[in-house]
Amino acid sequence: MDVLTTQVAIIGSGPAGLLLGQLLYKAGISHIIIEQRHADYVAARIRAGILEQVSVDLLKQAGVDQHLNEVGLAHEGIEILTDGVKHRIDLHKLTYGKQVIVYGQTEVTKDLMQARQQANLTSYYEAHDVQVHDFTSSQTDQSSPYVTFTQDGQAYRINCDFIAGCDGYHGVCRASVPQDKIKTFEKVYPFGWLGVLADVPPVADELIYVQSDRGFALCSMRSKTRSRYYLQVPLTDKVEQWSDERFWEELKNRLDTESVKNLVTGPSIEKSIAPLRSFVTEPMRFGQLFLAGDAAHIVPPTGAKGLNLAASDIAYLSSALVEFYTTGSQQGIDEYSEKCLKRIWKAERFSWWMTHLLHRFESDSEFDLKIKQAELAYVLDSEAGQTTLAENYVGLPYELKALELNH
Ligand code: RFL
Ligand code: PHB
Repeated sequence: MDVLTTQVAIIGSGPAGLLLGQLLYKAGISHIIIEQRHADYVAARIRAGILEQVSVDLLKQAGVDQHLNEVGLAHEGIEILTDGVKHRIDLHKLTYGKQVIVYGQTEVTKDLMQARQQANLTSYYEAHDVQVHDFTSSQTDQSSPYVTFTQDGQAYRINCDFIAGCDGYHGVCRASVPQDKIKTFEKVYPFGWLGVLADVPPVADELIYVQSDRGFALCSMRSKTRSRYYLQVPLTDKVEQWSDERFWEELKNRLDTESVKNLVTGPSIEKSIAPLRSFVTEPMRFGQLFLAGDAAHIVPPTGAKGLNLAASDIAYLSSALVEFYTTGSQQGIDEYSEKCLKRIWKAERFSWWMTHLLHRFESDSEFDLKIKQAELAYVLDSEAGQTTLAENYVGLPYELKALELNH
């Protein structure tokens, strides 16, 4: 067995793990990333598209914002389409100058992986049978945490001070916490999102969130030449049932006349169905093990919060670890879970609310539908209602000195 030693072992090479690695590297803290998939698979995964300004600031702090600055698209508003009429939410005006940036998660991942390669940092991809051990031992104990795995038939053991569980919803870290030490909160939605990526210009300059009798739809983008569209579909649907023709036809059925006229269709380059879920783990720290990102919480994508929450966890975690290694103070570590969860629950509430407001639930009674319509009308007709949506959409502030400076 190969035995290595590092300060922080990071499980998972998604945006959370990669961003943490980069921030630790910048602070001179040693770490190793252990990922179960192939690097090419990780780099190609199509997911989120919208970054809050605070997430962009964190990428800047990590020194990986060059490509983002070149090609990221700043959006100062979104459209909400209901009853065939579009209503613009002026994010910029309602939040006193804030905006969101359209920049694909795939690009964030690639930028971080490239920076990692340039800095010659250690990652183990295609690691099998990853296990985390002894993370609840106190720092005065003889034993300390370690991670074991195999790669290409070779067994490894990594001794460390801390383990960062950045291994997503299906990861091993949360599953390794004793049942009586962890509480989870969950809501599963009775539908999914069918997503299509296509090299066609976006239907409009801004995102359009669509509430229609036929269900929710979303017109998003990755660039001025690449579009990302979503349709609410029953969970029982299979991707194979959705030819490109059927997808575009159904999207048109949910859009207004002007958008149908402007819609450019083309062959899909990716098509997948994602189930929708709300999920939170409490706490997020277990001795020397921290959970971050999707390993600790999931939101339905309606509010575009998943990747941004992963980034805010990493902001708190990296700052706590830097504080610990530079001053010896445990304060950030001790407050990690509580601080993260405060922001997470607010984002959970917002994502749940957006999902309820804009989707069709089979269980909706006629009364429910009328109430939803009235709620949406209230939000769109009132500046207070629009402001509530806007300030949550652009991202709530962090309770962290370094990131409070500009926002
Ligand atoms: P990830 O990206 O799931 O990465 C976890 C990594 O851990 C690896 N792993 C393991 N490694 C070693 N050992 C094990 N036992 C392991 N088990 C798992 C996995 O292979 C993987 O590489 O989690 P992370 O880093 O926390 O990042 C979270 C984000 O990926 C996620 O929240 C977002 O994609 C959610 N999301 C969106 N978020 C936004 O902020 N804005 C959006 O617009 C947005 N749109 C979306 C989304 C997610 C979607 N889907 C597919 C769920 C749209 C969609 C359709
Ligand atoms: C995306 O572009 O993938 C996207 C945008 C906004 C959302 C969810 C997903 O709310």
